[in-house]
Amino acid sequence: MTRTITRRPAHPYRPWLIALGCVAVGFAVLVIVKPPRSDSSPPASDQFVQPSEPPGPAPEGMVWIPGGPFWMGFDESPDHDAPVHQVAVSGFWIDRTEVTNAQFDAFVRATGYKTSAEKPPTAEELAQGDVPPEKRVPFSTCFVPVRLPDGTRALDHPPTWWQFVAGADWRHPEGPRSSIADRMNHPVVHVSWHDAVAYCQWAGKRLPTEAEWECAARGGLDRQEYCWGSARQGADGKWWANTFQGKFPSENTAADGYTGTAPVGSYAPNGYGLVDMAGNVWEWCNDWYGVQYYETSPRNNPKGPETGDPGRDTNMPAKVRRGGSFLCADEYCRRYLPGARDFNPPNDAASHTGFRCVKDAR
Ligand SMILES: [Ca+2]
Repeated sequence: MTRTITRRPAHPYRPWLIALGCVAVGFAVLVIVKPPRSDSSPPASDQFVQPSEPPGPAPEGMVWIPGGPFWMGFDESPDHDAPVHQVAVSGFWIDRTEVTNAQFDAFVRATGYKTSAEKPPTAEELAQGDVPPEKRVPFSTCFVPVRLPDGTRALDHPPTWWQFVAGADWRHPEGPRSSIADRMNHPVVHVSWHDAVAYCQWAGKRLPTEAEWECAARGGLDRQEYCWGSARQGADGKWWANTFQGKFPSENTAADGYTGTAPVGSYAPNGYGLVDMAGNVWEWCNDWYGVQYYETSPRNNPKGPETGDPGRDTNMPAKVRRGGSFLCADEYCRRYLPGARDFNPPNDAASHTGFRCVKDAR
């Protein structure tokens, strides 16, 4: 007799019973193998580098930034300042002020250094395009006020206020006939990223990373729009930084007291005691500029991408600069906010760009 095997239909509840059983067994294993988190378990914030105390007395002119986690970036910007994201940096020393003409002069006297603007364009720079013979000389880029046609907004106009000036350099900020004799306590300008790095090396320091710079600029405040908090620049007649008032780029009313650079420390310090982290001059950072870098930035001590995205009107990769300058007009450029970014090729020098240095704990 052939045995007939009939397949019984599966019990309609059996898969659920099996699944329920698995969950119960899994839970039991979890409880046995991994005890419940106790009060001594590390909090999630330990994934970040934590703030630290100063390791010793402050080097001259420097301030300790404790570091630790902070929110970096600015969501409301039309540029590449978003998304706001949390990163952390290790504690570090930073110059209280931008590097001054007097300090840069000491460096040049000691080393005989020549800045990028004091040398003719390099082969690499010449390869960027057709450079007419009259521009194959030492030069830098200077801001020159330009009156725009009526009804024209600066934002819709090519930046004709930036002009090539032969003989402009850090000693001659507006060209060969200008001088820094009465500006030795102003920030040095017309320095390229390379010049800034050379100074840092001489001084036993380095340029800040972009994250270090922003951590320092925020002065310990959490996600505030400005380095000083939320008050609008100029509200109630209070000026917090050297920026541009009036109609950019032609009419600078200098309501804040200065049309050009100001002596360092002319405005109130931020929460860490640093001056001019907004306005006065742009400050070079060490990082290459990555448009999308915030999407992939490491959580701790981000140092920027391996190379930079191109700067404006050039194929040359750009370095980050931060803090805005005396040319930041609210109607044109609000990049004096601590979360705002800007970028330029490392060989570029201009009348509104300088730097400050940092130093590691050891
Ligand atoms: Ca000003």
